Amino acid sequence: MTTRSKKQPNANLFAALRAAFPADLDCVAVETDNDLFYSWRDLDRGSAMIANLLQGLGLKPGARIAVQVEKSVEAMMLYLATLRAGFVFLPLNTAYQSAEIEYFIGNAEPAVVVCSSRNEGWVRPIASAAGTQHVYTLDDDRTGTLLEAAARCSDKQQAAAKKADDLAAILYTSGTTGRSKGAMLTHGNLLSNAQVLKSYWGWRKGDVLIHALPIFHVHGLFVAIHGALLNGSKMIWFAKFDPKRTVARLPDATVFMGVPTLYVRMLAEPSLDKKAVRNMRLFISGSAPLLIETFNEWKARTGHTILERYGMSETIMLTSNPYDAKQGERRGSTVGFALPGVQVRVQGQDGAPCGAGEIGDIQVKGPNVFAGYWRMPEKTREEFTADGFFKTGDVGQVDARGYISIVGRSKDLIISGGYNVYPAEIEGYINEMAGVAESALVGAPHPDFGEVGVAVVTPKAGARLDPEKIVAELKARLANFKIPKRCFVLDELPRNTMGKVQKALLREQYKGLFTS
Ligand code: MLC
Ligand code: AMP
Repeated sequence: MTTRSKKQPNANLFAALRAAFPADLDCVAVETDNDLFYSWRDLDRGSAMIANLLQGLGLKPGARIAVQVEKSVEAMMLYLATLRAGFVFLPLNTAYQSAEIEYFIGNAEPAVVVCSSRNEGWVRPIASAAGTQHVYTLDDDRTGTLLEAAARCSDKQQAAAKKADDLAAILYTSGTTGRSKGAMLTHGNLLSNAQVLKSYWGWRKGDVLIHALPIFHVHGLFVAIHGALLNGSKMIWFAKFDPKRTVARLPDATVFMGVPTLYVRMLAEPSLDKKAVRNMRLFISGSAPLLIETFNEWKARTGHTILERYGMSETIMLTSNPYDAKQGERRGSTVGFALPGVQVRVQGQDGAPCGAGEIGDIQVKGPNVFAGYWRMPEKTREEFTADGFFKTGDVGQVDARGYISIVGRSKDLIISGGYNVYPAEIEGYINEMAGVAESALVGAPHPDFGEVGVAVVTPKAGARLDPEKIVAELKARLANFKIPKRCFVLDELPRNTMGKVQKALLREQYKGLFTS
């Protein structure tokens, strides 16, 4: 007897997103802040043409497409095209400078690099050195060699057949020690998370999303774009966040997603009132802690309770406050419950589960959890427990009602305006400077960015250090959000009896620098 093998459905994320496009492909899918209107047909055709271009290059399966371009709808189409063609998308923050890009490209060895024409002069040699065969440009005014080449390709394309555990994207996330690690996310990770959020956040017909975040990290690229596309929802698209213009568009929208800084800046707009948000259904915050003051002020001004959720590059979204009041209220200073299908636990030092209110390490298991770090099997093994939970590096607690809150981090990390800054990386650069003995970077509370870096540096014997010069040197080499907002030169760093730098003391010393 023979059995006929059942045809597996295509697990390509793009196929699921495409299936959710509305029947009328000519209605508006994206409206930009500079008055461009893209239909669903435009998204379909544009991504098909770029996918055909990529597929025509004869790349190996699993080829990486590294992209460092300004935010534009075409950049989003390039992401969709990469999924569609079955390759692996590698987004890079536009603030990264050459040393940072050199590391990512050298480590990921992408077959294709797409950069802005402004940066081509320094990106191309870096890409060539890493063996990249194809470099294209893409600018935010719909020009560049990528679109020129894609214009010659067919606008029809069948999404490449993918299995759920095939790679879809690599997101670099910095490490406390050593260099950044590439978190490998599969089609299955991304789709399962998008589907869970679609139902948990009650996405419904007629929803319109304001998209004001960058599209090179989890929040703007996955949570926001997948959310809107999987619901066939229009996006009002801001290339750069502008609080006044965003508030002005709130009456045309129903859903907004932002990092806490976006909420702080909108609250500073006198035009933000109950009338402005009359059609809004949901405000979502994440990527960094939302201060309870912001949560309360937003409620008082708009009548809306912000829904705070928690995620990371390795796990996409893992917890969320409830949308539906039947499941509970949205509680400020908490990140809610584990999402359906996701297991989240808090473990004590001894590996035993913490009781209600006890503080421990947050660990997660589920279809959302990544496939490991790119070419770092050792590191991957270290970050998982024996029973398969991923160690988030966040420290938290679960209260008696099951709400999870993040109370700290076991990883030495500063989150500034929603971007991660790893002190070890910045200290490494400072320590290499002439005359520097050692340095420490600590986070200080900041009214706009939530937290910012403050550098404390000690000189070698006989050397004189100028804090302004140190900051200027860093600016020339590192992404702008990593630059310490202040730098102090001290004779020595405080140490404990083991000789370890006491960062807690420095944090205490500088905590009022920007807020008092
Ligand atoms: C800009 N600067 C920052 C900064 N952004 N400094 C610290 N932290 C930041 N985040 C610098 C600028 O270079 C400038 O320096 C000065 O601060 C003032 O800049 P600005 O004009 O006020 O900044 P702006 O361009 O408006 O950007 C601020 C911002 C942006 C908040 C809009 O940072 C942003 O879009 N953040 C969102 C990050 C995000 O999407 N995170 C999601 C990660 S995903 P100078 O010296 O030039 O004056 C993730 C997982 C999850 O974490 O759970 O979602
Ligand atoms: P990233 O590595 O950029 O994906 O950043 C993920 C980190 O952002 C998490 O490990 C948390 O430390 C932090 N984070 C995300 N969402 C929240 C939140 N709602 N509250 C506090 N921290 C958050």
